[in-house]
Amino acid sequence: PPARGVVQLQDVEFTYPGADDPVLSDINLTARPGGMTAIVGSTGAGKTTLLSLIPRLFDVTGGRVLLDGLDIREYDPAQLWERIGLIPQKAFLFTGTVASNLRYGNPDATDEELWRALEIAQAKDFVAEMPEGLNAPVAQGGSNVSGGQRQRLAIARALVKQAPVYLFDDSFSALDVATDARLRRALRPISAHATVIVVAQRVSTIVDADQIIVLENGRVVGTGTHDELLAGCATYVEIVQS
Ligand code: DCP
Ligand code: MG
Repeated sequence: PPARGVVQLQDVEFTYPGADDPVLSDINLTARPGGMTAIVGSTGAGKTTLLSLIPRLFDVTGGRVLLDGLDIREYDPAQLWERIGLIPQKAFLFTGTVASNLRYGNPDATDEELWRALEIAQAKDFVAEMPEGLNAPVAQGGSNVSGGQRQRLAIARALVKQAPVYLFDDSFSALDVATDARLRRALRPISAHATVIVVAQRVSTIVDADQIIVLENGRVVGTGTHDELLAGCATYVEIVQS
């Protein structure tokens, strides 16, 4: 059956290798195509850890993660990775060119597809301004582009995969407010058919989410829309007011 992108976490618990205590416990959530799920919580709450379980960067130590109804441990790892576009909290680039960085994950992508991804990621203009364009060199670690540019190239790279699931780990807070807003608008056609999970800090990023999951000390302390959580989740109120 074709990939749809329904992500489910069922009674998930996770303890880092060698650690004594779980950093995530009793996590239950379902994220569906055509909607955006936002994950909020203070630093150390477990947001990055939660996202890392979906492409199996780590395996759950309790409960299970399902993609389209199937335990992710049943997938061939490469097949799972193909279906998930992860934009890490700390974006990284390889030594090479803009194009080689973008094609990581989808070697067959055409130049046109690369430009389209760059356009959505708000990275088209600065790449077009480089004399070599798509063939512009990327120095070690992306040291010749700014942090915000690196972030947007990492977003474009994930979009080139055309995955049914996208995981954005705090990808927007490093961007200025205007770029952030343009980027999120450009992502709408994608979130219309894909499953999008974003870890976010700015209220503007999360107010429109179809569901918001509030994490505190590795546990879900609230699930709902912005208005529902404002009315019923003290932790959420604290987060959005800080
Ligand atoms: N942790 C750990 N080993 C790692 C990564 C994290 O022991 N390799 C711990 C640190 C925190 C907890 O796990 O106590 C959760 O860490 P996360 O990075 O998942 O937390 P967040 O992503 O929510 O924090 P931030 O907002 O700072 O990114
Ligand atoms: Mg994090």
